[in-house]
Amino acid sequence: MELTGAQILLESLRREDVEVVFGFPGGAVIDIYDQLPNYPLKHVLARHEQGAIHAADGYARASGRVGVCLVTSGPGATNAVTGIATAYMDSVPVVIVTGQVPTPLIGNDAFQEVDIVGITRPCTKHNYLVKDVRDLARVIKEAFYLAATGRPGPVLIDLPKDVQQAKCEYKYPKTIKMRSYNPTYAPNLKQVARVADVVRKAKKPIIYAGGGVIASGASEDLIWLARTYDIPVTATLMALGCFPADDPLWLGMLGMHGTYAANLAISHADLILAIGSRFDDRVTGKLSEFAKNAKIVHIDIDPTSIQKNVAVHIPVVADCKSFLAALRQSLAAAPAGAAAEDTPPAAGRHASWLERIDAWKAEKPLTYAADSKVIKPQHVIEVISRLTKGQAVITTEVGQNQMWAAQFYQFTRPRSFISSGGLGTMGFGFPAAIGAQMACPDRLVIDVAGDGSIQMCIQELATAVCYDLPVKIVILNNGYLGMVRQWQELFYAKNYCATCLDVAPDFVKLAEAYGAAGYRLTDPSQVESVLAEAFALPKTVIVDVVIDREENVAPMVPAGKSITEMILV
Ligand SMILES: Cc1ncc(C[n+]2csc(CCOP(=O)(O)OP(=O)(O)O)c2C)c(N)n1
Repeated sequence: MELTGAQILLESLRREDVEVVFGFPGGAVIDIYDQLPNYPLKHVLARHEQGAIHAADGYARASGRVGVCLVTSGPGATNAVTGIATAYMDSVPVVIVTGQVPTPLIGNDAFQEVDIVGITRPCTKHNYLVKDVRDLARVIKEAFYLAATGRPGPVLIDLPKDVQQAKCEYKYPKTIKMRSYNPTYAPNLKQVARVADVVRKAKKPIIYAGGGVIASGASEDLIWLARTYDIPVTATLMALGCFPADDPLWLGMLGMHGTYAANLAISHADLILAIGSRFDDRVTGKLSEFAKNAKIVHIDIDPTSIQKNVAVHIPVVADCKSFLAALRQSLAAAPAGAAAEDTPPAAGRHASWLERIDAWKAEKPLTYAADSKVIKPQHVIEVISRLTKGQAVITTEVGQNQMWAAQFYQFTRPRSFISSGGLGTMGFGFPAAIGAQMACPDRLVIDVAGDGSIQMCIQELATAVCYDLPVKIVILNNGYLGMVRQWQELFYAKNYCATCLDVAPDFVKLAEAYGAAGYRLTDPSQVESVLAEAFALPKTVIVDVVIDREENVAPMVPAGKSITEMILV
């Protein structure tokens, strides 16, 4: 059967079981939009391409499926770049289709021409410029495969207008062969046996979990390992939710705004099991001081991330879930010639290590000075956590709001915390919440926002209202670009240059103007009742919470310092 390029694209999306495409039209994709109503695909019209790509990203993070985004050439494509880089830094599988000027015009500075393949080369896992319609079906198949396998990431397909219009015989490939791309899922069993050995012998082990645990669906296996072998767990921002926050083995997040207990425990550990985490500088602090006494085991599906930042004693290239399954088997088998105390390492084995950790937890827990007159942001997050029993999908913007959400929400399940960790993109949270709500229609989705960040993609209120999405936005409104103000307070002698948001919209009226509901909270005693009422409303809601203006996020490790050097108030 002969199809046009536009039809081939849409038919192939259908075969990939794509249910929703987030997009924004233009001349260079009008042929695709012309065909769209003929296919069983839901299209969500964002109000800005950045909103579309963040929504596709949020959809992917919440569902574990590939998110899809469709934008036009030129400014449509460049508007999506921030979102593409955001997905790339956090290893999120998305396929982005961009329109392109007709092939004969490429390189001629044609109207709305931009070299998006060149621009996105450093921030996509792979990208394609399709010049011949006969390549298109294969390219789409490859793009979905590349996005979702190995270390996931964004893949871009640039599709010139004449290729969308050209016709060819359609056959969607069943399988793909890519000679140079063969991700390793199963670990080397000798390495696994070495890991089992160090796990048996460790006196002060710690699990340092990263986003790879969530991406590979390894949470259950990780919980099993921690509980069976009595190993405390800390996690990066990207991995929150991979281990239940109410478990006594949970230490909280580590790093720049990590807990006192997590930062001290990793610094005193004799064994670090780094599972699907990449030793980001926000986690390690000053590298030369990081975990000096520990043997480091690093499991990552991406071989290039091993030995990149820290020297690793046992490297394991593998999918986290496959690794944990193999480790379980290896631990179950008695090691040859092992001393009695080495096998099996039963629960209770690390009692003195855990006692020490409990003392750190008790000494400096996450805390704040409660106040009856002014609303504390940490209190707001605690209330959200209680009202939702840790079951909501929480997206965040970037800044203090993001860190308070990470610290004070008690996550109980994976894919529940959706935040721009690697790139730190203000404006991410709200459109990501739209995508997450599309993926999880039955869950409560809440964007925890700052008054600065929310203004970066505020136009997506129209999208949320248009599709009846009951997303909640809780703005922690401090009238500042709070996190930058905090740095200025602590390290730049309170020189609050360009961080005071003197003029801001009335967010309640703004919500109403878009057809959403709006609440304003100023009284600490009403936080619980107003949030409960807002969460119960089956529509898009903004809750503008006027908080203590100069509240800081603590602990804080100053940039370049060791993670044991925390500012604690
Ligand atoms: C697109 C973008 N621009 C600038 C920054 C730098 N930045 C990081 S946090 C922050 C302040 C955020 O302010 P707000 O959204 O009000 O949140 P708060 O920190 O007050 O919770 C800024 C400007 C960024 N992360 N992303």
